[in-house]
Amino acid sequence: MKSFNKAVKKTADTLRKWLGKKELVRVYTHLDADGISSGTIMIRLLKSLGALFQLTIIEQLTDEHINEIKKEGGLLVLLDFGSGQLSKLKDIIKKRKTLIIDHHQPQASFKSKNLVHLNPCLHGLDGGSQVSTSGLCYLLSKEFHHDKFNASLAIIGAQGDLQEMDSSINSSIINKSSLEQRQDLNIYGLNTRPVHKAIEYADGLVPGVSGDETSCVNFLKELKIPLKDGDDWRTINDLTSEEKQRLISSIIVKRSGLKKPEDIFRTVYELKIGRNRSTSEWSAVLNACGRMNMPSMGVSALLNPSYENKIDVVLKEYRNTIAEGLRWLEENMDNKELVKETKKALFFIAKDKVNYKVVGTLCSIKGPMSNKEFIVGFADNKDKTKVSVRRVGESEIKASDLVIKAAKGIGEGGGHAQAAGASIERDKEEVFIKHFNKALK
Ligand SMILES: [Mn+2]
Repeated sequence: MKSFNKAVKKTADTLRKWLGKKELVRVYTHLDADGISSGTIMIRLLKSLGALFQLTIIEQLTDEHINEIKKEGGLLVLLDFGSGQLSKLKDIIKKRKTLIIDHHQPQASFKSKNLVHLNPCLHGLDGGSQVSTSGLCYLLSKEFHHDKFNASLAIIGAQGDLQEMDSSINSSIINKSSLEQRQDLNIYGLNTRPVHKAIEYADGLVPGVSGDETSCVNFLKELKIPLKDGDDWRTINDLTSEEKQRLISSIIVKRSGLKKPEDIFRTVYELKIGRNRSTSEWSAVLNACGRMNMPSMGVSALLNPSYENKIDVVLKEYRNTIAEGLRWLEENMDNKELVKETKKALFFIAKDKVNYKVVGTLCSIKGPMSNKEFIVGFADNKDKTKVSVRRVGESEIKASDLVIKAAKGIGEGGGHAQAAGASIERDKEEVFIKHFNKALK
């Protein structure tokens, strides 16, 4: 922890020195919720310091991006990626001052006076659970001045990466934020999943109902809660407060045989920008903006309360994309060509049938019910295949290690212990699966 704190200070000192040169700051960040929160904190910091900057939000730091970056000048800042591409960045770092802030497992070690590399993994901390890139950006910004809003943004990013909120770093950031605490239903996807799906996947929440789609639909019918609003699926947070109260009471009634029937709530942290949303809802907003190709709208939504209407449209589109993907997966669970199982893993090969941007989300939704250690999804992404991996059961093996091994020779990948991803050549799913199973043995 001591060496980590020192590294944060050193990063701030170097940045201060570098900014003195009045160069353009080229910031690249990842298009997930953590990346968008990180980018927003960074531009707020740079703005407050009077620096000239430009922000670009991208899905992955690919070789093509690295080649483009090679042609640019100015101070380079990479957020939420870079640690995994360190060796490929060598040539750039030789010529350009580079700041990498990332919490993914570094894949090389490389030192240069032009490089500041802030990554908790380099200090014995677990980047997957203890601090996200947006948390790192906040800690860096705090070296310049304290800003409660930046701390709140950091928690939105941490939530998006499914970090442990009670890790010592994250909980200290919550304490410095402007977030308000409140109790809400302990169900995942309050703002993103169709209401019957959210209840279906909330394992054990409603005895005799959760785990079975038809029972969930009937349960909601009995409560006179419509599943759709026009063509759009409703989420739990779309319910009127009266409907939600009805839902909560009847969940508690259904749980009356259990030890703690009322044990269905969790603490959520709320932030009001336009509307009041919990940090996980805000992270869903950012994810939706990123996944639906409008990442800069995510930044705007954090900085400008008047973006509410636009957010609603994007959220709906995202929700429908997830619902379509789930439908495909459920319809094909018995198709041995498309869904393959081993003792430890489940693989689904969606090709162009599922939007590749929600493959990871589908893994996260389906994984916990699969009784496997890992779930792996494939979908076409232009001339490549996108792979998402989630560790969903007990396993000592890191998802990121498996992905790196399985993608060798056909693509590249990386990530965290729980969640990882890769981009591989088209139609090489079977090769990936073969390598994956071998590495898992
Ligand atoms: Mn991240």
